[in-house]
Amino acid sequence: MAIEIPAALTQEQLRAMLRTMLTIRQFDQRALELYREGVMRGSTHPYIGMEAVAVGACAALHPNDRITSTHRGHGHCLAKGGDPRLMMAELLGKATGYCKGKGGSMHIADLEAGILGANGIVGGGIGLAAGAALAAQLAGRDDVTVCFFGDGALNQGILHESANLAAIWKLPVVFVCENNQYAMSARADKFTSVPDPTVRATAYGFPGVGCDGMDVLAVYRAVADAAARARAGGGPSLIVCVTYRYFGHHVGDPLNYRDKAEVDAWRRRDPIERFEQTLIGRGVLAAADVEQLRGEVAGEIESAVAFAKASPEPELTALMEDVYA
Ligand SMILES: Cc1ncc(C[n+]2csc(CCOP(=O)(O)OP(=O)(O)O)c2C)c(N)n1
Repeated sequence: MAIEIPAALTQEQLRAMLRTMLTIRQFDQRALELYREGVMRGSTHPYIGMEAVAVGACAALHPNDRITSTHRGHGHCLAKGGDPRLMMAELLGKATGYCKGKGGSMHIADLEAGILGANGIVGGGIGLAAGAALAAQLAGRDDVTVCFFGDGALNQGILHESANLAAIWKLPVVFVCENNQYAMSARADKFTSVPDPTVRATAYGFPGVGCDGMDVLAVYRAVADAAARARAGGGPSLIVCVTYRYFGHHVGDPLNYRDKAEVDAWRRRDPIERFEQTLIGRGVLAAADVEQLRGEVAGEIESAVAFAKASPEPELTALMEDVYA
């Protein structure tokens, strides 16, 4: 069956979506290398394999819309317009990074781009998203907030509280659950009471839909519908994107809890390869255009790494600046 490309997406937007997916993959591949080289401290949680979720969702948003993110946040940040140079500098703890080198991978925010922050607390972005949506509603603005969270946050109390308030107040928020099958080493189907978490939305009185999280256009469609509904005053929605992380929970995960056959099966549905094939098959891009994009992105990532490496360390005198507690 031919894959339908949504009419609202121009060729330029489709090209940009593929470019961002490639950027996320290459950024996180490079971050893993830098960690293993000992250049990067702290930890990093690779988004590799899940690129369709962040890119499909953010492609459906307006520049003034906001997102909240998770500990696995590089993909969300890049998809919403974060600067790879400032992100890489933050990962390396440099003074030019988004948090002046004090936050690292899990605390990147860019308020001007509508990125309200990665978050080391599982479910920590959920209340912030409901609050941002309430602020927009009270101010009479029409922006929406997309709240990314993992399957591991499905059973956090803050989700219940925020979903209920969002429903009562018809807040313009879209809850996007990234079900990548595992929370650390625990399988989502072992710790969630229902096989399909979308049914939980019914209890709050708002729509819940499932979505192929390895298909960027499917995610785009689901989030575009939910965002339009939220913008028109229709209130929140829940979208559960079924996806997979190719690598371990974090860079040091021994990955002794899942089979190679399982990983290989998901990799055969690779979201970037599928999107490339769709765009080539539909005549949007030629194979040579895709190669050119890969090269462009590789250059951009290397320049981000060079910028980060050449940037100064924070001054000791800045130790207590921007520290709130
Ligand atoms: C409130 C809280 N509990 C536990 C942890 C430890 N922890 C960090 S990540 C994680 C698993 C998160 O899984 P999921 O939400 O599915 O996201 P994924 O890592 O799969 O992207 C846990 C339990 C934490 N950071 N915060």
